[in-house]
Amino acid sequence: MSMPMHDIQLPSPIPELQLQKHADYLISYATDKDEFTYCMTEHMRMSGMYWGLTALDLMGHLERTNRDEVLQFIAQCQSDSGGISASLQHDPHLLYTLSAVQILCMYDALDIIDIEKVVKYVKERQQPDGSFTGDIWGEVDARFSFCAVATLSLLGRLDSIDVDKAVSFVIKCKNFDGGFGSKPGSESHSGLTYCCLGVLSITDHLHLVDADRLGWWLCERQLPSGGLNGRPEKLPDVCYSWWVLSALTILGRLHWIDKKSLVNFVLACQDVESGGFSDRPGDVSDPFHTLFGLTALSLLNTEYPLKSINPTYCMPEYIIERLGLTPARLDK
Ligand code: GRG
Repeated sequence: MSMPMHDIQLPSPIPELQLQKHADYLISYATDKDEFTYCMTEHMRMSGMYWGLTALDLMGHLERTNRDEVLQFIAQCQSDSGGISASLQHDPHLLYTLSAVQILCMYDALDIIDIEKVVKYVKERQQPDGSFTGDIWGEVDARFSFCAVATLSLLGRLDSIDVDKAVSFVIKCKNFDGGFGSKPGSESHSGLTYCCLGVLSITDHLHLVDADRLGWWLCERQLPSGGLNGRPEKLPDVCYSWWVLSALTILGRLHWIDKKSLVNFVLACQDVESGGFSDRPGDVSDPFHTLFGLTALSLLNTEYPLKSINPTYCMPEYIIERLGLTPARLDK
């Protein structure tokens, strides 16, 4: 197959997986607090911590992290409104509220925040049409529907919102091609497709999806390089190995992807000297792409020593089992 304009050439040879280097990279990212990139990412610190800690847990290195420091930070980020912010003195948002709750589930420490107040904050974000705003300022996006539904289900409090209306909004974001966008009428995007399928998986409404049509659109995200893009005519990026593969796994259609060429693409995105994964080969690595490179390898059930990841919550499977949650998936 010839290479389209929006694809890339992989380096040769493809490197081996460097697990020890990735773990060391993430540990030093969290410890070197004077580093430029650490300072520049303060506005998304809570999610950054969730990406790094989840990646470390998948590799079996969670015990190297400073649990007490993380828990104290999260407790300090909960505001009077109940929502949790990315960092100290920042405004709360559903994105960071979910990341914080995910970390607390991982550390088995939900009791360090005021759960009733979190539930109230999330409930207050639901709009009359079932959608959710990310914070008090009013932006609506299907990502926030996922954050709300995932947060409440992890807390065992899904009954505090109108689930039927939440589902009906998400279904309005579905397009003719089978994919989902951020709002009704917005272009299909695989990141948003993950979010919307996540809502349907948690609330057990996957029957509302045309799995073959959506599965086909998701498979069309694979390029000759083996990498996946987020929508037509765009470059491949390691993070879509998560957004697309998790969606295909929920649909029971993971085997529709060319696994071997995707593994090669993911391995080619490693920084074999300093550790971590980047969006594409040769770029600078970061915790976001490091998590999604590893989750892709975990979902693909490679021979690598990685824990299983849950495709709906993007959390290690053993934690979802410990919480007694059973998000729905379609059969093959
Ligand atoms: C628990 C994993 C997890 C997530 C929480 C926030 C969220 C829920 C999901 C985000 C889903 C999403 C929208 C992912 C896409 C991220 C991304 C790389 C966006 C870039 O968009 P463009 O348009 O990129 O700049 P393309 O690749 O289309 O050029």
